[in-house]
Amino acid sequence: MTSLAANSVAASPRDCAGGVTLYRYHLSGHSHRVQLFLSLLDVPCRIVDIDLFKGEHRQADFLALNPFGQVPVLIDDGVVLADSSAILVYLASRYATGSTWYPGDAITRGRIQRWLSVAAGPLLAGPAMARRIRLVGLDQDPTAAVAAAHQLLAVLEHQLKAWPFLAGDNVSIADIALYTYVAQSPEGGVMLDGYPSVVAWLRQIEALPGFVAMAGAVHA
Ligand SMILES: N[C@@H](CCC(=O)N[C@@H](CS)C(=O)NCC(=O)O)C(=O)O
Repeated sequence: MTSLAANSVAASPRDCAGGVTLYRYHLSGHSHRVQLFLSLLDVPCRIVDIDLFKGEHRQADFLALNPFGQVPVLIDDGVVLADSSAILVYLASRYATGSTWYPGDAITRGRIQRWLSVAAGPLLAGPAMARRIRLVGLDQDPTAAVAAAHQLLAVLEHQLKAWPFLAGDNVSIADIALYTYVAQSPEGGVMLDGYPSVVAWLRQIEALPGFVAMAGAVHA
C-alpha cells in the first residue's frame, strides 16, 4: 500500500510547508474550493494528492482520516476535518475573524448557509455531475444533470444581477463554495454564455489576491 505521505506534491510558492495539510485530488472541485480559500487567506499548507482513480481514498490510512473515503480532508494542529463546507467554515472562523468571509450576524450567516446547502445539493446534481459524467467517462445520460445545471445557473444569474456576491455586497465563503464547479461547467458541456452576471461574478473571484485556478483539468 502506498503511504499517503509519499504522495505529497511539489509545493508551489503558495503551497508551502506549514501546520496545515490538505488531502486533495487535483480534479476534485470540492478539493479546489478548499485550496483556493487557503490561498486567498494566505494560509501556508502542505498538499497531499490522493489519486481517486488509483483508489487511494479507499486505503485504510485515508479512511482513518475520513471514513466516507472522500477528499478534501484538512489537518490543522492535529485537528482532522473532512467536508469542504465544514472546512471553509473552520478556516474562516479560525483565520479570518472580523472579515467578510463568514461574518457573525444572523442574516449573513443564514444566507451563507443557504449557499453552502446549494453547494452540497443542486451544484452537485447539476454542474458537478455533468462534468463528472464527461471527465470520468461514466456510462450515464448527462441530460438530467445538464438540465439541472442550467436551472441552477438561472437562479445564480437572477441572484447575481441583484447582488455582486451570493450573500450580498461582500465576498464570503458562499462564493468560494460555488465558484469551482460553476467555473468548470463547460467541461461538462454546460456553457456559460447566457449568464453574464454569473461570468462577471467568476471574474471578480478570479481577481482576488491569492486566487489559484484548478490545475490540470482535462477539457473534453
Ligand atoms: N460532502 C463532501 C463531498 C466530497 C466529495 O464528493 N469528494 C469526491 C471528489 S470531488 C470524492 O472524494 N469522491 C470519492 C468517492 O466518493 O468515492 C465535501 O463537501 O467535501
